[in-house]
Amino acid sequence: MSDSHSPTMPIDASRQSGDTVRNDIRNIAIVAHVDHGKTTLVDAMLRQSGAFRANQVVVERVMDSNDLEREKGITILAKQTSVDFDGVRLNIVDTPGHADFGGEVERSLNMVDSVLLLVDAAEGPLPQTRYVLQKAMSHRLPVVVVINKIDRGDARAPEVLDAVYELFMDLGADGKQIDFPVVYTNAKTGTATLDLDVPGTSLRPLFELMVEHTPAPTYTPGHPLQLLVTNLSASEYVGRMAIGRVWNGTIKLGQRVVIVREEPEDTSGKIEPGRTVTLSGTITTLTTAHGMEQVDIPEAGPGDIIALAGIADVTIGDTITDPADPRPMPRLDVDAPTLHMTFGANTSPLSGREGKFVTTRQIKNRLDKEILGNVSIEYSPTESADTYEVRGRGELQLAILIEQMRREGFEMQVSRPEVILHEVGGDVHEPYERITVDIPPEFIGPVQHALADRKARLEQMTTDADGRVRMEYVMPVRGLIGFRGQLLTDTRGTALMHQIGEGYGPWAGEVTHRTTGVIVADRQGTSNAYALFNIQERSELFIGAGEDVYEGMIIGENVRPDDMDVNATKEKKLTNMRTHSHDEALRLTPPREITLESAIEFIGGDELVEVTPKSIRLRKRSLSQHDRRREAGREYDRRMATEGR
Ligand SMILES: Nc1nc2c(ncn2[C@@H]2O[C@H](COP(=O)(O)OP(=O)(O)OP(=O)(O)O)[C@@H](O)[C@H]2O)c(=O)[nH]1
Ligand SMILES: [Mg+2]
Repeated sequence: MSDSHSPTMPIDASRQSGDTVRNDIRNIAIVAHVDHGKTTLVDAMLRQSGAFRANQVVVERVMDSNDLEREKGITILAKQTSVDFDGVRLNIVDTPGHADFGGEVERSLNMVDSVLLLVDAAEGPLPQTRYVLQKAMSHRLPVVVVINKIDRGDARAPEVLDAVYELFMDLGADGKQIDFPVVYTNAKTGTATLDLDVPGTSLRPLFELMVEHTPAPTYTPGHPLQLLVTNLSASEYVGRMAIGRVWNGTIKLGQRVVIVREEPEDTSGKIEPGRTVTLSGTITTLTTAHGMEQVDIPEAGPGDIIALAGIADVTIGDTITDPADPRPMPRLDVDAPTLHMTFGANTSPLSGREGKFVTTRQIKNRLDKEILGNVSIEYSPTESADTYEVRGRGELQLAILIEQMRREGFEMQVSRPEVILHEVGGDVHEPYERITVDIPPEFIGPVQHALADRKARLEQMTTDADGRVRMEYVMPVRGLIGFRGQLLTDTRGTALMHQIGEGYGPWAGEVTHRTTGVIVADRQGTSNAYALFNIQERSELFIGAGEDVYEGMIIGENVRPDDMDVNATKEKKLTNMRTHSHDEALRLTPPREITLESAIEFIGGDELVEVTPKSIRLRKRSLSQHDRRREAGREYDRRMATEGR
């Protein structure tokens, strides 16, 4: 589908579309593995270009502007800003380093003419470094290598630079690509130097490299408007906003524009597939990012990166163009989701007590709002009227949406994430992930064992200078669900793990999810220390005394593989002689802390997570003990009928 338009230019660095150069602009993306310091470096750039007023109190990592980004300390959405340096406007796109948001990075690369590849001076290149570099190379973008955090006590910049060279070679770099410039930085203090022996004093050497090594935008004078939409955002006031770069022509506030698009095959039956549609609209808002602000502008020209409103149904990959002479650019593809899970109205007996928004309709409206600005989430109705299927590109991404909704006051019940399967030539294919685990050597045994159970294939094993072992595996995403928690337990919190999408491959066979059963409350009431005390011998509890429970609620993990229904509300029979002192001796082990992420990883297919602004509870899908027994009986009969003979 992406090739069906008559392209006026290919999508890569050579899409530079004319011979007229706009020398006052450079467009650059910052890419790296998670936490290597991209956002901190952008802070320093903003500070040194005078984007902050004197004495202005500025939070750290100002580009990580949404609440969850601040709280988790990671970038989730790619964002652009610009700074002025010696009369040149540097448009800078800060990208997320976490693998779940790889699609953001890839799309960002369609707006820029070079990348800054950041590498931590101690950690060296990690899986996401490889991914982003590979993407930059496939777009034929020039690379400036930035070795950051040179102030770290364990920094080893020369070795890390060697590893970067090796990575370039591994990825098949040609002579020109391998001839990349290198700059050493301390993003926290905002200093850069070309020579490790000469301490830097400002970011000037980095700014100079950016101007010098980024091709200036080119265009054809008089060419009709072409703006390729690479990102979306949503504003409460103007609705969907399209973000992209002007490749040719100019765009003005109040101008009429069109999008010509072939509808994709999969439109949930709404529109006939393959049909060509023309959407038109008038530009009602036109802005560009400068420093920390989004400023209104009357018009923009080639090379400018802008955000605009006015076309309600615009989406990523569209070209906004001239109604008199529409010239769509080749469409951008967005990574397809790999996981799906259900979001439904909360049906537990405790529903409606803690949340503001509890109805199916409210959930649907919220999902509609989400997909307005977030292309990597999709949703569709299911057979059950109060449940939606939500699709995304990773566990973290889905968990973030749920967390956001719960903070806004939603109550829901969600299922365990399952992988989206494809059929390829009659065979079932599933998504794979490449993971790197970094552990102290004494844990090799248990970790290798756990990974083998999860159908992981060892690809590489190296030992670091400090004795830690780094193992690289390729494994089905199914096997990965819930693995992070287990890994941390198995290695007493010492493991580091990184992962990155590896595309689809043949079905890897059965993967056991959880080998233990659960402890299920058998009636509604309030949990009681006496009852829990007796249960905890056989299990690890998720709740303490004095909490609301209901029939079908999961209150702990059983040590044995089967589920067990218990009365968590049972009180000690009171005799005439009260034995307070004895009751106080009932010491409960503190319950295991349940987080949203750990809960959705833990539950099985017949279980759900109940999410409210105040609580995360685990439950059986069928709450009634009686129903569950019947279902188990039917399941047993079915297995006997198929295997038993
Ligand atoms: N010592 C030291 N720490 C740094 C430096 N640059 C960044 N950091 C720290 O590294 C951590 C991660 O920095 P971020 O700027 O959030 O990293 P990022 O690459 O934007 O992370 P993601 O966007 O989540 O991929 C923060 O705690 C920073 O303070 C540096 O030059 N030296
Ligand atoms: Mg960041």
